[in-house]
Amino acid sequence: MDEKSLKENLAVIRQALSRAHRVVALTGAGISAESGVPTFRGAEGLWRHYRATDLATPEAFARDPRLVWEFYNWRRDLLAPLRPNAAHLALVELEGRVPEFLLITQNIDGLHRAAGSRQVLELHGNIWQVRCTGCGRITEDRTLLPELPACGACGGLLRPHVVWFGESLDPMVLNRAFKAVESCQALLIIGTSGNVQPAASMGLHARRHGAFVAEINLEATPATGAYDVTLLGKAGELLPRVVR
Ligand code: BV8
Ligand code: ZN
Repeated sequence: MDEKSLKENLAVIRQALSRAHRVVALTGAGISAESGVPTFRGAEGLWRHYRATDLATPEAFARDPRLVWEFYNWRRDLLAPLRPNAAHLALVELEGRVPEFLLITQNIDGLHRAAGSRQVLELHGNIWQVRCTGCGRITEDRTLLPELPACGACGGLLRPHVVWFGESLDPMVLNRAFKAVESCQALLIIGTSGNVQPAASMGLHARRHGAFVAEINLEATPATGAYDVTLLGKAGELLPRVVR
């Protein structure tokens, strides 16, 4: 995209944001890429010879909980020192500027809250939380976990408190997310390949309800062209220019 059309597109997005009473941002792995977090579909989305979609399933955990915990402990270990980047911070700034703001994220890395975002809805859970498969107790635990972590209360096997493929999202969270995208005037979709449902349907849903929808992504996605504006480039570079 040449600088002239980029400037024009930035102005269109800024204008839509300035007019909006309710703004929603929907983020995916791409917003954390510049913090060093591997994305899913990118080449770096591999662990040993597995893809996340092979291991982030209840079947994989039932078959080999040790392997799935090794995968999540590897990700927790990799995430621990990483920090939010300029894109996360730009959304904190936007939250402070608009009358009503909700950040819906598909990411489980916790970087939006670490950056200072307050109204955050984690569609797929949080890698720093664990849930007991026995008594259901949910705790935040940032320590180095053993291979098969056990619940402090009942001794049951703990699992990451995340939504795996084939598992339903928390209906309360889903409800709040769809209500927000239905009633917002502007939706920013940042750093997601738009492959995973139900998050991938939110952009068109917002558009059908009359919202202005802008996408910021390194590459085009299946819904590109259905939105008002698509900016191709790095979120860490473009988002601060949108919010400035
Ligand atoms: C559900 C937590 C009802 C875990 C995640 C067949 C069988 C079974 C299910 C299905 C099926 N077909 C469809 C489904 C539904 C399934 C699904 O959508 N599958 C996909 C793979 C086809 N969805 C579900 O199962 C959901 N539940 O539907 O419940 C149900 C119940 C039973 C049966 C059926 C349906 C649950 C989905 C949640 C899964 N959990 N995460 C964990 O992380 O370990 S999803 C996980 O992957 C992430 O959370 C994220 O959501 C997704 C990855 O997507 P992205 O974030 O978009 O990341 P990606 O790498 O793909 O893209 C990054 C983009 O950023 C790229 O475009 C890149 O170009 C760009 N980028 C890179 N760098 C930058 C950048 N952009 C800007 N700047 C940069 N610097
Ligand atoms: Zn327990």
